[in-house]
Amino acid sequence: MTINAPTAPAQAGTSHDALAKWVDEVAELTTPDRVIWVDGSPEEWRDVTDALVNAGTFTRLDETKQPDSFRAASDPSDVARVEACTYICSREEKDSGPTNNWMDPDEMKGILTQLFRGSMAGRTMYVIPFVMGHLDAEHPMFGVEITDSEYVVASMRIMARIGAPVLAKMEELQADFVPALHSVGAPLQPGEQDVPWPCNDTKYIVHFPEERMIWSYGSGYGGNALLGKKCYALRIASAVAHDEGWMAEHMLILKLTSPQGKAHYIAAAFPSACGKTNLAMLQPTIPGWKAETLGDDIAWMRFGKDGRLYAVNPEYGFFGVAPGTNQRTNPNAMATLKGGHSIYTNVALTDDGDVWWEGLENEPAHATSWKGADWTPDSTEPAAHPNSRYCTPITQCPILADEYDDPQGVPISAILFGGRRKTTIPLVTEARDWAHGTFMGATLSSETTAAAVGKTGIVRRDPMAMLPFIGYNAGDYLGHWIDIGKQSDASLLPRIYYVNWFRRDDDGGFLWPGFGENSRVLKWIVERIEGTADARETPIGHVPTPEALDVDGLDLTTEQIAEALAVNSKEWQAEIPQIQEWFTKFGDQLPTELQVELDTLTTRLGDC
Ligand code: SAT
Ligand code: MN
Repeated sequence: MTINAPTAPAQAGTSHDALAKWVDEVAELTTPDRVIWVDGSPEEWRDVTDALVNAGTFTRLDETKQPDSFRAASDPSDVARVEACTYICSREEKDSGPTNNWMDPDEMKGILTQLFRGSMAGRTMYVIPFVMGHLDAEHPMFGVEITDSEYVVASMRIMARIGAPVLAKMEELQADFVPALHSVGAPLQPGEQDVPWPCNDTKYIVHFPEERMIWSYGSGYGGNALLGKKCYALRIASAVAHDEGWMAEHMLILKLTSPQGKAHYIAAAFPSACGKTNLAMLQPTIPGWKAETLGDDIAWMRFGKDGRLYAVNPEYGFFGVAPGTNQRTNPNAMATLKGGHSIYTNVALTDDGDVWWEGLENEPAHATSWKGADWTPDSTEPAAHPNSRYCTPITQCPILADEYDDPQGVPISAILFGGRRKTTIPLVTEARDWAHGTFMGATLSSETTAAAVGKTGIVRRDPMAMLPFIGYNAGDYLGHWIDIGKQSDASLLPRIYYVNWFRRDDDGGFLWPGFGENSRVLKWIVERIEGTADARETPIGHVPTPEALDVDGLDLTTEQIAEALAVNSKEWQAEIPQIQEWFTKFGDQLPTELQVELDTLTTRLGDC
């Protein structure tokens, strides 16, 4: 770790000219007390976590229960992504619409420059060189986050490959990088006592897609502040991918091996807090099947020389939703956390220095809630915030596939889309072809969750689970999906499926047990790919015949299975006008292929 005295030139930290210049400019604007170049060393982890403990941001957890791990409680106003304050500032407004907030980039820079002026006073400015994806990738995707938050430094160390080796490679190549500027927006007056979670009521999470630049102000929360994640690896990367002919998607990556030893790689997109991490770390309940993890949130996919789509996980850690995670729902996440070196945010703290959240085993008789209040099982308020998170190194995952670290990535056999829907959407549907699969993704709908600020449980359309993450015009994004399907032979493209683990019966109970049992659905998908499983054709695509789905040993009645797989034409007829209304939003930018798909669906439903 290099500490520059306030007056020392920042160039002392790097021979990368453009980076040195940018760091100097930011330091001049934000006036921190000191500048620290983050190198990723073990000593630095110790220093930063010690500083966070001293500041009251972190509580060090019991070493035997949670080795080298910490619990943080945020300001109660800073607990999730703030979509209303998130902007795509393209030069032309139409290039960000119709789903994103937009402002003219110069106007936005004017506002933010004022906010950033002096915003790091009394604080340390950290410079974090990072790479999303592998350092040895053919085109390594560099970024540098400047932040005044130690919490961000500690979390970025877990979530991305960072530090000295990254900076060395950037210097060697004098490489392009995404400048990602972050401030919590809470300057300190001389002698002023800091608060445990500094932040500002004014928040801006801003992307300049043409300049490949990110400015984030006022929030310390994950998706708003760890700028390598949603801001870079999805919003900026999606714009880059659009220009360059590849895909940056909100998808987990999973390896599934059949009892015959044949492996398939599957990517799956679900909106935030819909069980993506649980599926990524699935423990199959059917004999002989093995699942391994490659990633739980983001997939970058490019065509290989063989015409297949290859996926890499650009991240290096998991930033998972804690509530509901336990030995039954996600034993592999629990084992990953057991490895230590983790940060828990907005979970409850037990009296013996452990963490607890709703749904975890061993409910304590007393704990400190995420808000710092006394909590007992009788409390009416939850112990952990519904969007509380664990941040933990991917390398500790016991079922991590060896290929996760392969810069070339893995060839994808199937893409799954899914959301939370109480009705209408069957357990699994297979698309007829790529364009139909794109239609499924484009019309993906889900009930909102606590991952974003706002009301939960409202059905919203969330194309490819990317609604909050598309860094350019969403109509162009759908067009890009259609184009990708034309770049390779249909037989080489991944097959596309739409799944819904959340369908309910008339009494409100779940029709499908979910979690490890979802391996039964994956088995059907793999068998479809290999041409050995039956399906029946319906107006919405192919769904399993009841016999084709392996339900051996499941405590479900034939009626329940039939209900989970049912295509109810009344429900679907009600869906059509909603989809049509959704498509109207895109105006001329809607690819004609998708309107054709909707017309075809309408006709097919009319025929049945
Ligand atoms: O807050 S994050 O964007 O990092 C997590 C999520 O919403 O998926
Ligand atoms: Mn996510």
